[in-house]
Formats: sequence, structure tokens, C-alpha cells
Amino acid sequence: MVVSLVATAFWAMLPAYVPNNAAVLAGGGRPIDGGRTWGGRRVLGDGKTWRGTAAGTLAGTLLAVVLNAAAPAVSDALGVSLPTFPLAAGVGLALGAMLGDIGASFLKRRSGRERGAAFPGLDQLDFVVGALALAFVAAPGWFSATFSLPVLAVVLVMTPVLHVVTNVGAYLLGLKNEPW
Ligand code: CTP
Ligand code: K
Ligand code: MG
Repeated sequence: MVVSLVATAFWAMLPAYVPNNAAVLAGGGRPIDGGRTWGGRRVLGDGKTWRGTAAGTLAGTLLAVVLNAAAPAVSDALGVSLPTFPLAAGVGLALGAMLGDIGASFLKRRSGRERGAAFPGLDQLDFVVGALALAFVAAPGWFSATFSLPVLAVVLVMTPVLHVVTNVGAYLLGLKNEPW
């Protein structure tokens, strides 16, 4: 029961977990806000780029396609019925994760936080909220079939933990400038 919930939550969110990490690896180039400011501060900042956003969205979407191919074998091995991803769900999760992170940067700049500043709580959940919201809009039937309330609860508890662990790891590996 618990194994099934955690496995389903993790699997269903993988296309939303990968985009931010892919963006870190691929980021650079032209910022989305083109350097523009609002109220004396950058609209988004240099940390949100077109290349990172495109790479993150693509990586999450491709992962969803790979997970679809692997779902039967992994489901058998775990004795759990793991979900597959219609294209709209994969894109919704991946693009939604990126948009949630971009929305958080917008809020960080409005509240005077410079690029890279921590915003505890928001940093760990921005992309989850974005991913779930866009997946719900893009694939409502799939969303309600996949995210039961218990699965959603596991997602909300598990994601901040995974976020902290992966970001500290990326920092220690020299891939990220800050451990958040
Ligand atoms: N990145 C990117 N495009 C995105 C998201 C991330 O290019 N849409 C890259 C940037 O190189 C960024 C790095 O991934 O610096 C780390 O992402 P994040 O921690 O989200 O950005 P920060 O630089 O910390 O900026 P912010 O304070 O706005 O979150
Ligand atoms: K972030
Ligand atoms: Mg950061």
C-alpha cells in the first residue's frame, strides 16, 4: 500500500522532477526577460533562460516517453500498476515545472531577492504546483485517474525532501552555485 503510493507518486512526478536539473545543466544564453526590469529590479533575472527552459521541457517530455516504454516491466517488477503518460500529460508536467520555477523567480525579484537567493518553501514547491496545475489543465482525465488524494499527499511531502537532496548533491558536484 505505502510502497504502491510512493512508487506511483514518484513515477508520476518524474517528468516534473527532471526539467529543473536539465535546465541547470543546459542553462545559459539569453534570459527570458531580455534584461528588462520592473520597479527597478529584473523581471525574472539571468537565471531563467530560453535555453534552460526549452531543454528542461524537452528533457521532461522525453522522459515521459521513455517511462511509457518501461512502465509494464517496472510495474511487474514492483508489483504496482504504474501510470503511463499521454503526450499532453508529459508536456504539462515538464513545462508546468519550468513555469512554476519561473513564477517563483518573478516573486523573488518582486520581494527584493537577488538571483540565487533562497526562498524557503517556495523553492521546494514552486515547480510541483506548476507541474500539477498545467497537467490538470492539459490532461484532466489522466490527472484525476493518476493523482488520488493519497498520491497527491505523498507528492507534497516527498518532493521537498527530494528537492533538498538533489540540490545539495548538485552543489557538492559543482553543478549549482547554491545548495538550494
Ligand atoms: N536555468 C535556466 N533556465 C531556467 C531555469 C534554470 O537557464 N528556466 C539555469 C540557470 O543557469 C540557473 C540555474 O539553472 O542559474 C539554476 O536554476 P535556479 O536555481 O532555478 O536559478 P537561480 O540562478 O537560482 O535564479 P533564481 O533566483 O531566479 O531562482
Ligand atoms: K528555483
Ligand atoms: Mg537557485
